[in-house]
Amino acid sequence: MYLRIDRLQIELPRPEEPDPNAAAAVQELLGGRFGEMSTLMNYTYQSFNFRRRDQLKPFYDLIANIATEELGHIELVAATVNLLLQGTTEPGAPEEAPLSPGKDVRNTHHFIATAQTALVANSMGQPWQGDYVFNSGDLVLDLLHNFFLECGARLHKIRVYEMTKNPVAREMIGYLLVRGGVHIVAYAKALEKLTGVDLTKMLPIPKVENSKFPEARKFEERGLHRTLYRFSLKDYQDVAKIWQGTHPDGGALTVVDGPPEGGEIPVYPDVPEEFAPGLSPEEIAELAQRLQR
Ligand code: MN3
Repeated sequence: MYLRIDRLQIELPRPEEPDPNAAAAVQELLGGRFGEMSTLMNYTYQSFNFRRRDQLKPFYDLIANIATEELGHIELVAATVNLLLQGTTEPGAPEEAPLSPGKDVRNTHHFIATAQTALVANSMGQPWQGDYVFNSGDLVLDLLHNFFLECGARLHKIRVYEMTKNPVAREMIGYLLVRGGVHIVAYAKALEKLTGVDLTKMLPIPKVENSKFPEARKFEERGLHRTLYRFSLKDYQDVAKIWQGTHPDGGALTVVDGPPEGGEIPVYPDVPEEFAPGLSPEEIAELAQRLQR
């Protein structure tokens, strides 16, 4: 079962102006082959389908617990897309073509399909696919895949970072570079426990440290790259049997019980030119007042 907390994992800055083409690029980190939908669903199905959880519990706990963190990552990337799209169009009568700014940007689907919010698709508008999930049932192979997936995800985050200086996009990417780094080390540690092979000697992939990115560096200075959050009230305690010892940087690894403090989910304004949410401002205000009584 899942409990849900109505917060984002970090506070996102609010944009000063719309940036719909940055939103289109950021979509890769949500619904691309190496995006957060993929990490979420890979670890989710691997945990659903895990064999011999009774004897191999630390590995099960690690995969299931990271899956839960990934649920918050899709939430954070979706919020970033939504903020970047905000304000691209202005209200107007249909005959004035108020959605025309959406015609000349990279992803018209943001303007036609979702009223200027996130899509479950990549930066080219291709939908996320279930065959991005790899779940062979062989524990070493699945963990090796997860290590590879996180390194591929890191490469794509860095490339999207290199495509945009947008501060909202970069704040999200900086944080997720650090959290993805935790998952890379966690899967390497799990594979070392199983096989004796130390995959951390390959890192970083690609060959650039997170500390080269200012938005990632500030989270590392708070020790977040050595912290595994335990996303449960009392379960998944055995993550500590894998997340122990030292980080490749020499610092001590720690498990934090519970989620990060996080930040507020933005309130998205109505977009009358999209008929979203489909009520007039007066109707919204009247309804809010009636429901609060
Ligand atoms: Mn992630």
